Order: sequence, then structure tokens, then C-alpha cells
Amino acid sequence: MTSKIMLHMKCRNNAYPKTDGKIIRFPVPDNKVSWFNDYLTYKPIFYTALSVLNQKWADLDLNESKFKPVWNNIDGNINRISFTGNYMIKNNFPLNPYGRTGLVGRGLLGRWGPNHAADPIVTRWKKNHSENEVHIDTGKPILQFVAIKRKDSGEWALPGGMVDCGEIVSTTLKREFMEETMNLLEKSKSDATKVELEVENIFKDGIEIYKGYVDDPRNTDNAWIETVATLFHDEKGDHVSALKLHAGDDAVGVKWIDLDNNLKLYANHLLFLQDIALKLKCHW
Ligand code: RP5
Repeated sequence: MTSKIMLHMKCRNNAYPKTDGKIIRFPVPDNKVSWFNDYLTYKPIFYTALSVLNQKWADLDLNESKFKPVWNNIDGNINRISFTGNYMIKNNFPLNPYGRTGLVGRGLLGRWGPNHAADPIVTRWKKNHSENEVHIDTGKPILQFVAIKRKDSGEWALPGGMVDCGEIVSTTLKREFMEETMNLLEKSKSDATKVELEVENIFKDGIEIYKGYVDDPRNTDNAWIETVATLFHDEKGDHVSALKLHAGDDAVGVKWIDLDNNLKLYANHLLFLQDIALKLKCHW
């Protein structure tokens, strides 16, 4: 359960998501990522998507006189604290704790500074008839986890989502799992209640696996995603076998994926899974 030091990769040296290649990040080589290394020619463009402006779930622009954020603190019912420690503020702009991204503004993110998310990792053992299946190369049992195919990037990802204002993380974990992997928002009230009961059982005992920065393609110099990733492992597989997976909300696909270190997943989600492989001594 650590916030790991890494060089962010997915949020630099590429076009900004959902802009049809029109918003290009200023190049940031590895040795210029840190704010402590001078980069005198650094002139990133400013971009905040129109879809973010004037939304209830988003901040106002920093030049609005009535907007007085309390950085590095709980600000009313908004959590502006970073898991990485106190972030720097420059000219009233919060600075990404992992360094330059080649873009200033908020991009597609609602909050200046940390945007808090939660990622549920629901796992079971892969079975061959009733036995745990072992991997041919490592001889270790194969773990499977529930993944969604994201509508925005088409990549496979953990079924996480943003923590709503004032919401506790355990509620976000359940809500996002039900919305994205069980299409809860489209279900009748009685079907939704059944799903909620099944999910309640699975989400009884979680183990916090990762807490920290997400190398999300939407991050900017002034807005970034942080998450709490929690493991819900069903050792016997009875509870999770009852789940009827059906993609919903922001997902266009959902499935059980065999854990393997060669997987290509959204953001740095594979990093969260690495710790689980160590913990459960499974194939990686
Ligand atoms: C990732 O984006 C987080 O780890 C989480 O999975 C997700 C939250 O954003 P939305 O899916 O709500 O867009 O950075």
C-alpha cells in the first residue's frame, strides 16, 4: 500500500485525449520531467476542455475572484490533499507532484490539483474443472481479475471511477463496480437491489493495495488523478461466479482477464496488480 515513485509516461509527449490530435503536449524529455530541473524553453499551451467548464462536479477557473481553493487541505467537502504529500503552488497554480506533462490547465479533469478516484480489483483463481489452473511457464496458479474496456480510449482497465464530492472511498468502489461491470444504471429497481446484495458480499473485506498517483493520459501540470486501489479476492470463487458481467456507463466491454506481466492496461493499472501477484503468489 504505497505511493510509488515512477516517471510518468502516459501523460506526456503525446496528443491530449479527446481533442482529435488538436491539442499537442509540449515535449518533455525524461530529464526535464522534474520541476527541480530547469527547462527554460518550456512553453506548454493552456487547455481546459469546454465539457468541464461550469459543471457542478468541477472547480471554477482560477481567475474567478469568488474561487478561493484551500490547497493541500480538505476544502469544504472537496479533498484537495494529495497522497504524495504537499504539492507546490506556483502563481496560484498547483503543480503536478510527478513533474511536467507538457500541458497547463485542467484538460478533461474537474479539479485543480488532485482528482481523487477509486479502483476495485475483484479477483478469483482460474479453474480447470474444479482445480486451480497453473501457468505452463511458471507453474504458479493463474489469477483472474475483472476488467472493463474504456469507452474513451478503448483500453482495458480496472473498473474505477472518480470519488464524488463528500463520498467515502468504499462507496465509490462499489458504485463504480456496479455501474461499469453490471450496468446498474440501466437495471430495474428490483434487479438493482439483487445486484447490490451480491456486490455487498464480495466487497465485505478489501485490502488496500495502492494509494497514490495515477499515470493517467488526462493529467496536466496543474490537475492529476490519484487513486486508492483495493483488492477483493474471492478465494473459493463462489461469490464472484454469481456475478453477471455486463458493460455499462463508461465501459464498452467487461471480462475476466488472466493476470500476466505482459498485459497492456490503461494508465499504470498494471503496477497496482504487480503487488497482488506478490501477495497471492500467483503467476505474473
Ligand atoms: C484512472 O481513471 C483511475 O485509476 C480510475 O480507474 C479512472 C477514473 O476516471 P473515470 O473512469 O471516472 O474517467 O485514472
